[in-house]
Amino acid sequence: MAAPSFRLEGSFALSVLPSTSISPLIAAPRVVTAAPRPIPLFRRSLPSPISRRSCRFAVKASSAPPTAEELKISTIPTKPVEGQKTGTSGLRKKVKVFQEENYLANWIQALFNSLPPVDYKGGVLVLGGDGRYFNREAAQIIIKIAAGNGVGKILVGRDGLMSTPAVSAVIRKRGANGGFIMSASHNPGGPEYDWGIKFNYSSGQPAPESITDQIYGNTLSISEIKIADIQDVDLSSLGVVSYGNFTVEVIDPVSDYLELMENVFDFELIKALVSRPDFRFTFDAMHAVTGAYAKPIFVDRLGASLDCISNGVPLEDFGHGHPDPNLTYAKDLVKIMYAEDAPDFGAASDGDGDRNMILGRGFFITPSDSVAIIAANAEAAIPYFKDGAKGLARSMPTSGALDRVASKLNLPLFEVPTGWKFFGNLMDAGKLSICGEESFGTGSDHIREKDGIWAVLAWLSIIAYENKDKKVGEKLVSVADIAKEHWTTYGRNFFSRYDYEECESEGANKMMEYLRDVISKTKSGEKYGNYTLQFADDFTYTDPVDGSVASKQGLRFVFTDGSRIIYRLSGTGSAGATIRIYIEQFEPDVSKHGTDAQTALKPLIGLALSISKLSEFTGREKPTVIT
Ligand code: VG1
Ligand code: CO
Repeated sequence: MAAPSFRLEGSFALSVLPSTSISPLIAAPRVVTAAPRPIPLFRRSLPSPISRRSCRFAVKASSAPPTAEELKISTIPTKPVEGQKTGTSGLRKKVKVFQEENYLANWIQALFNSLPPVDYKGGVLVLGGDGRYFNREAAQIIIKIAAGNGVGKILVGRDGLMSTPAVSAVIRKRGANGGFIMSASHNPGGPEYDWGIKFNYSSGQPAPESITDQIYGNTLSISEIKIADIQDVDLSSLGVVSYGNFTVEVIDPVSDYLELMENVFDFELIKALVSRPDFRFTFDAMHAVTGAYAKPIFVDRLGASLDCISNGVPLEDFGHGHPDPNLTYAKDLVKIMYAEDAPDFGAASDGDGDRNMILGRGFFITPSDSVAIIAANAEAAIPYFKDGAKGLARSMPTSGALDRVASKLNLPLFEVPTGWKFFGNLMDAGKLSICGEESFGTGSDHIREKDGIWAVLAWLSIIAYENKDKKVGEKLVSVADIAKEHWTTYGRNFFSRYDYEECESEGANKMMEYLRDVISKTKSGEKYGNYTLQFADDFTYTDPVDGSVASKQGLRFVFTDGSRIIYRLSGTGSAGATIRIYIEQFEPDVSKHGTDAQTALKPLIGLALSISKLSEFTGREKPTVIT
């Protein structure tokens, strides 16, 4: 291509600029620097201090971006990098690791090496992300390698933003072959923190282990990367740019998703609630991706006032926050909801918008209860479920509250390992409608990811339905009333999770080995304090649809009264080992339902710590997070 002519307008200044908001002509490596090859791909897309640190307003190209340009593809030699195995949900590492030479490029190429060509050659892939630090550079790397491997079109959210559930929705709506999500989800972001990448398949579900295992295998033998020799694409405004047979379309990250939500829910019902003078709600976007969705959905479409939304601007470091909506990390919201004049309803979502936390005035809904309550009320309150649910499912450590709803509604209940990827097959097979995880993930078969905003809309629908005949001034049915009523009908499953984050891996692994040994010697009927053991095992799951087997999915001690203690190591951390202990106890007695969960579970928690000898193995006396 002949270098296009351009002129400089205004002044040049050194200020940090997202490379994607520079005109693509200026940002093009060939135009700006003529950097010789081979250089690390990470730097290829950030070719010089000038194009990295130009002034947003300083440079404008006088000619239009080129279209139908010939697509030149280069093959670049590379070497395998250790440790690129994906965990519970994608590949997550420190940003600095992803910035190492070809680290991300290797993984992306390994992914294309793993997929059957028919799944991407000339096909359409979606690209989204949660707006965290390094997404801008990563987006360019992914686009160029996708083009280099023969992908026909990339649909990318404006500014590289698109929530995980929205990526799933866009894949499904537009019949795409799959999509990438640039996010380490609830892990903190910024130069010193985490980055991550997930790949979803054509029905919008996270890639199954059969694919991620192949990708990992290919990262160990990779020798070259195919990359298109194109300039950085401007992702800051909607539009289409083509290079030969390859097209990038920058799309609005909200519209397809909003359209889907309008089909799932009765927006007029929710609007009537939100606009009541005697109902107040607050949503904390935690400076993460749902900031981009909250205003168009809650304010513009449902009529909430703008001050209902806090931390609504997505930031690269989430405003120095930890975008994990739980009682520890969403403490601003918790404070608001436990204050004297608290709103009626409060919610938050995580980095990539797939998690949710639900609070009433002075009342926390555990995620295990949340999915059970949604399932119990869905048919009445949510049009998408007007013919009833097909089946319900939860991850293994999630409490059995959902099982009780399934049994009452006469629905099949599936128990899958931790991680949303295990729900997809059941949904595709028409066996599953509503599911959830104790880790603040709730969703349905409207897409193939958990969905934070969906959960908020589901709760608003239930509250709206319960109050639809209440006149202004009459006492409204509250979030707490709905939960208590549910417990009265079904009993209460007390549940808590203790997280010991970033322990030394060695101690944590030894503890798990020790527990495996303990389990191998247990016998049914053994006494553990006041509890009698029913069985103990290491959870293995056989997918009822494709027969695939996932083993070592969590160590469980199940007692005869239904109480459970479960131990797992997290698969989403980026440093050390995070131990999770899940504790559950069923309480049918209504008079005890008001007890604080920590009080009710105290004996079982003590037992969990003594069985595992956790403090001996890890030196930890206290968990870092309790949910
Ligand atoms: C955690 C949760 C799991 C969830 C996963 C991804 O995994 O426990 O339920 O599916 O995160 O969520 P782990 O292996 O750390 O326990 V997200 O919002 O980080 O994509
Ligand atoms: Co997430």
